[in-house]
Amino acid sequence: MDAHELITRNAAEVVTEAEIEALADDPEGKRAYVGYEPSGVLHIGHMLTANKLIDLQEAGFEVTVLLADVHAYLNDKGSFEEIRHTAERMRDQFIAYGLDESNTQFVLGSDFQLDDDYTLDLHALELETTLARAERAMAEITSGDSVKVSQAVYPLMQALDIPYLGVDIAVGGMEQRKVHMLARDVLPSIDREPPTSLHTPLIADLGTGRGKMSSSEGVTISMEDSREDIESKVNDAYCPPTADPEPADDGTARDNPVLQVFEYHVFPRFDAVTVERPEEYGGNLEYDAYDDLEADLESGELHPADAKGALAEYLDRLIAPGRQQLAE
Ligand code: IYR
Repeated sequence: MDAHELITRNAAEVVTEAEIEALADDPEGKRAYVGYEPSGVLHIGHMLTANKLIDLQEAGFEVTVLLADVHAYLNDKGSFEEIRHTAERMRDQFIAYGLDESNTQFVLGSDFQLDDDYTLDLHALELETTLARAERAMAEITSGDSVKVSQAVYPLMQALDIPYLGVDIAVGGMEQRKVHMLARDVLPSIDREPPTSLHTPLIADLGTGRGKMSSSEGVTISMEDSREDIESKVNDAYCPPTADPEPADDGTARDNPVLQVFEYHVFPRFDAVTVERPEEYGGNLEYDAYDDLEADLESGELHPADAKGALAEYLDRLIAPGRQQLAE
């Protein structure tokens, strides 16, 4: 796979295509980053952007993981002490998950976000941004009933992180796109370049196929899950024999989360996938590309129950090193 394919595979959106092409032409020594609010334990949402960082490392990029302790604090995720402690654990879990340690720089937000220059630049961005715009940028990030001042500061700090970390590309889930668009608009006002960004798709809730999989609601997979937990969650997952299910009775759109997890989590990390089946049901199936698995599920050649069995097996392999790390 060439650099451009590695960078863009499985991305929902890149901003802009021309900027990504220029980076793909000469990726050596370029730097990409994702920021994470340290909270809870590493889950499948973190792993989706982590997979993209692994792709970028393979394409020649250097990677920064921002453990965004100040952002987590602004988003009401606990005391600063607790957040710091979680950040340390997350760092180890990211390495256990498969980020290349020799080429991943972990940075705590508070290491630079409390400096004088950063603070003054932040105030300059505050002068450039309406409250309504900041609030819109945060709509998909906070569940927020009432908007706090901290939530208006948050996206401006996220915008400012990009020049302060000296990165060439900001990576995040689709829920981060409005923050990155805000960054493109406001950073030029303090003589900084508008940043290039890449967004990963949102995966539907495993149990229902609706909305997005999240750590706070519905069914998700985390590094704390035992093999039995994974088997039971995957076994109960919504998996009609199609990649494009009908909307639910109340009109809510649905996806096939089992297929999505194969596409965005399993195939990027394994060269081939084996679905084990007893001889009497046709024997094992081998896939080296996601599309073939999807086609077999749709044609009926692959039964949802067998697809689920294989999914649980591969998710367990992905999670096992992090689970072990948590136990130590
Ligand atoms: N908004 C992210 C956390 C975050 C991301 C980046 I990129 C930053 O520079 C700072 C914070 C989240 O929702 O987890």
